[in-house]
Amino acid sequence: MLNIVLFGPPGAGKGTQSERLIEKYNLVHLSTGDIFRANIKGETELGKLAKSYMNKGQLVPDSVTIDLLKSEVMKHSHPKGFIFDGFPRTNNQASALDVLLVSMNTSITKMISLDVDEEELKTRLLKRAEVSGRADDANPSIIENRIAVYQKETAPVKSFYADQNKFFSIDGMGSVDDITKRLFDSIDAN
Ligand code: B4P
Repeated sequence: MLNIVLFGPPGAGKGTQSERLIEKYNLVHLSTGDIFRANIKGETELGKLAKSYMNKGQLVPDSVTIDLLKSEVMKHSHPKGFIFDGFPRTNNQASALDVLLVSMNTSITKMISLDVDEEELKTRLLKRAEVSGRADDANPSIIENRIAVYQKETAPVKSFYADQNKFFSIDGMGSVDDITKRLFDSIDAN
């Protein structure tokens, strides 16, 4: 199986690039952010809980997020692999994902991080707010908080994968097509 963690700060292009990767490599796309947003739209209990964190730019608690991810993975019986988009966001999540994949006789192939300047992140998210209706994109102070949470809680996950020699980073600045090409090159280089 080809199992890729697509990593990066909010607005780095994880969701955008995941769409390209699933098409080329025929993978299952698992975005925890998308799953939470679908639950918010459906007004489920999980959605209500997730909304209370997401709208402040905070992470949804590990206990909830890990169980959700596990149940989503188990829905697929013989996948060619997965793109994990927005998960793991903490070292606890990364450990839980490793344990889950071992139980399926597989593992993470690579974690690829998209490097993007902070100013560019803010520009992209505020632009998306014009069309997305996402409360977490519309407010500059919430965006600042999301970036701060990323630096404090999520960026350390890079070391988790570096310790397993699975960490790679690419330049996430430039056109969507150019970044896609860099990602394909990184995945295809073995
Ligand atoms: P996510 O849905 O993962 O949101 P995100 O980090 O903003 O990334 P996203 O994939 O949506 O955006 P992208 O970079 O593709 O998470 C939202 C929230 O859910 C989190 O803050 C948290 O509260 C919660 N959550 C999710 N997963 C969690 C977890 N594992 N644990 C705990 N909590 C969790 O793109 C951004 C914009 O940039 C788009 O509009 C795109 O069009 C644009 N763009 C992309 N590439 C571009 C380029 N090259 N040039 C110009 N614009 C570009």
